[in-house]
Amino acid sequence: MSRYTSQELMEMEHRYGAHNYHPLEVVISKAEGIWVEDPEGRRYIDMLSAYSAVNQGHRHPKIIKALKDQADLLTLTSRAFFNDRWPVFAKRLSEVTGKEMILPMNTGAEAVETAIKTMRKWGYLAKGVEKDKAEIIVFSENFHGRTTTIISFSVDPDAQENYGPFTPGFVVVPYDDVEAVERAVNKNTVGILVEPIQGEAGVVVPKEGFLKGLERIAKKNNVLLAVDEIQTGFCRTGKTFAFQHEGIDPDIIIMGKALGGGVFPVSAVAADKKILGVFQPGTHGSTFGGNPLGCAVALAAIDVLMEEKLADKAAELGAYFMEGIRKINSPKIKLVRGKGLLIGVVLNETAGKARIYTTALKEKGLLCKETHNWIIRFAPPLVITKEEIDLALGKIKEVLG
Ligand code: IF1
Repeated sequence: MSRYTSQELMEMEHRYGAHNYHPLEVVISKAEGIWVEDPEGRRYIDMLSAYSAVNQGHRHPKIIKALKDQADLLTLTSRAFFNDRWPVFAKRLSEVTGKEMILPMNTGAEAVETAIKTMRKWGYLAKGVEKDKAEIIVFSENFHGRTTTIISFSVDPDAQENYGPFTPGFVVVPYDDVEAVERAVNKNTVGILVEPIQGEAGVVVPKEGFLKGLERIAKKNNVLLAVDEIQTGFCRTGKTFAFQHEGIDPDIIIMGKALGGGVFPVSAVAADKKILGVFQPGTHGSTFGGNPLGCAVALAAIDVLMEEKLADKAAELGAYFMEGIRKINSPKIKLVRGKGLLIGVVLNETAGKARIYTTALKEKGLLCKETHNWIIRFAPPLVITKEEIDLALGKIKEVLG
């Protein structure tokens, strides 16, 4: 039981917390499955899933059990010693990704940084790029995290302003434009870093063939293709990984969010030995990466996704949900896009800002987040049922219809 009211907690956060967020005015103090509850006992359906980190639903019993059982045995060793969970997790994630090796980190940004270092190091050691000349191709409107290097290639002024000087070595080209990538490749290009669907940009789904095109260019030019599956991975879009929709085989898979089952930050990079093998002892690492608690949780998180066939559920219910929103046929809605249960509703500018609607939806018991000024994102936990989607559609119709 929370000892403070929602109002008190929001004021306290405003007073003592740095103002790097502008949350919707709701305090969550309890959750289960797709449902969350505030200190006053009001219940809401979670339509954000912590940006897809809670794909398995809040506090999935199997994941919580893994957390508790592991907490009773061993939580942290650092990598100075072996532990008995990390090797098991590495083997399992290698099987899931089809890649020979795994490098564990904690947050998504750390995994992206790891992928960047991997591509650069591979470029110098395997491709023979001249010292400090490596280039990585990235895409306009990208979001890969908040570190100084990652924001160096952001095109969002809010993400960049007053944080310079920036890390060089990145070339930004338009998203969904294979020819632009073809033109940008040169002898110093070591990698291409791409989101299979751009989340922060507003759930932007590229044309079919975009990823295939990138794979072709990468192979032809001896360049590594790294896919950021941090938000799209682990069943969100209707496949285990979003790149599987195009049947490609990227060189590097970057994972985070749902890998931690909604309870613990766990991220990782997967690639074959000829790529991840560039790391030698002492050249990269993290105190917490590969910690036994995180590994135990991640193993359970993967089990839940597979056992409950959450990829198939996301594909089926996502199509149903998207169709349901389209059927509302609202003049406020310009278009509905997405894949699986990652859905973006783009509003007409005449409808006013998306924040008005996310606030109204909250009043009706539906929690979702706007992205930019005119896009609402719907991404419920994948354990949601058809009946619960109908319930949500009713509320969306009341607000947007
Ligand atoms: C925030 C967005 C989502 C990501 C991809 C790496 C990371 C993320 C594709 C970094 C993180 C976040 C971070 C969160 C909001 C959220 C987000 F709106 F900002 F873009 F999900 F859409 N690659 N995404 O989406 O992972 O270091 O955060 O673990 O508040 O910044 P992280």
